Amino acid sequence: MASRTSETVTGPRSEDALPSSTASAVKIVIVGGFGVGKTTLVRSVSEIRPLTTEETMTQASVSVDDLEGVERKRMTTVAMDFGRISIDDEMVLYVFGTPGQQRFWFLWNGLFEGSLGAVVLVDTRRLEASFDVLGRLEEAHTPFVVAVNAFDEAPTYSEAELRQALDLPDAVPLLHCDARSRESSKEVLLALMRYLYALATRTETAQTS
Ligand SMILES: Nc1nc2c(ncn2[C@@H]2O[C@H](COP(=O)(O)OP(=O)(O)O)[C@@H](O)[C@H]2O)c(=O)[nH]1
Ligand SMILES: [Mg+2]
Repeated sequence: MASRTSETVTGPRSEDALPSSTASAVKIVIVGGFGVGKTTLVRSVSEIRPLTTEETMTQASVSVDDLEGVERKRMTTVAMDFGRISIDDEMVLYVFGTPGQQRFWFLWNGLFEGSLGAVVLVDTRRLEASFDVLGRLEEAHTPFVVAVNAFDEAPTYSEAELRQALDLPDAVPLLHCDARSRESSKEVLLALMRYLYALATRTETAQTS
């Protein structure tokens, strides 16, 4: 039987309040295959207590969620992770982690609404787990960066090999990270922000020239 282990959500804490200097809020989404480190990344970067809805995997879901290569994972996020990080005094990022398994795709539409871009987390032991997610983002014209999460026994590939396997154009940033590290996870979010900024400035230049 499934056992719920979600945190009990109590009222807001004073340290969770937004600083009064905050002028803009940006929403981004963390996506990727099952067990790729989305919950870990949101937990690492969030300055508020992240909200995570996880459930112990049932036997039924074991047959649905492909466990190959992630045998130790026993929790699966059933809805999403939510966290917040301040980029500077004025800008705050809202980070949503959302499952990549196809059976959760109904969540995508609502969650992607209003989001500026996405981080696709990748595990080199199961590159194919990212294919569907990448395809969906491309179809939706959602800008994204790809971050290869560092797992111990994961094979290492050159950037060219990864780009070829994932069919990634040169323009899409590809970086490596350790989702357990706050600094590393923050770098990933900043890479997305820089990329979005570059895209926005390019569009502006194209419109004014
Ligand atoms: N070695 C290593 N393990 C990680 C890393 N990121 C996540 N994990 C572990 O991988 C498992 C799955 O991570 P989780 O964040 O739950 O994946 P999710 O399904 O994408 O949310 C957990 O046991 C994490 O502790 C990483 O960068 N390196
Ligand atoms: Mg998760």
